[in-house]
Amino acid sequence: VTEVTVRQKILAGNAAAAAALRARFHGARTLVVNLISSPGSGKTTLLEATVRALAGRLRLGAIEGDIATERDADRLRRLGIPAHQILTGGACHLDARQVQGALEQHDLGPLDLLFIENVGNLVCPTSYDLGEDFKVALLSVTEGEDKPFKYPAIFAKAEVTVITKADLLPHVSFNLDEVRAQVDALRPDGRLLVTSAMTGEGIAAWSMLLEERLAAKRERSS
Ligand SMILES: Nc1nc2c(ncn2[C@@H]2O[C@H](COP(=O)(O)OP(=O)(O)OP(=O)(O)O)[C@@H](O)[C@H]2O)c(=O)[nH]1
Ligand SMILES: [Mg+2]
Repeated sequence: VTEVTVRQKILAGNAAAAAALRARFHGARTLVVNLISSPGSGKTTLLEATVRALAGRLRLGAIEGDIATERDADRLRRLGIPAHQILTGGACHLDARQVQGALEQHDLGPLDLLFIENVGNLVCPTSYDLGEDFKVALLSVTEGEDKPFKYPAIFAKAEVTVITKADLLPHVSFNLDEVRAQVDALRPDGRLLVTSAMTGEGIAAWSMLLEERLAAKRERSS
């Protein structure tokens, strides 16, 4: 067998598991968001800010993907939401079977919103459907404005791009207009949000987007 057919088989197996997950999340009326970005661009920090903004209003939970350590799940549990850590032991992305396994092991309870924080990587997680409603790509202002065109697949697949660490804009050269143009070319119907978990900029808009998407999902399934 060639490398291509092995990859096709893996992705076909993943697609079947993802379809089962999507049906399960539909039945549970849970909105599921798959967060993808480079290591350290601010996924867990954005989730912490989101929990602070939405806890009390919505039932939130998280599945955290990392190569090693329970640190990210611990950070979210500290804020009082159920969080399950998947350790990939080296793999640079989560797959749908791992998410199924996580949900079998750990009952996160009835949820309005489930966040899946993927392993920090801008490439590997892109082709793995996890049964999510949509993917979110994060790009921090310290990473450079050339990244959407250099890593086009994720910015084309993500319905939402979140620029993070906007508080650092005065200190770095990062042309926001350039990023907007690239993301717009790759995903014309996408949304781009500019946020800072530090100052709170954009967190209300991000929270509102999540609430709107949850309401739309429930409208469709009722
Ligand atoms: N200045 C500033 N720093 C931030 C912001 N958001 C996150 N950081 C910092 O960026 C670093 C990495 O943040 P994390 O949230 O752990 O990043 P991550 O994407 O979850 O990282 P991995 O899970 O390892 O892929 C931490 O030191 C955060 O404090 C922000 O809005 N502004
Ligand atoms: Mg993290």
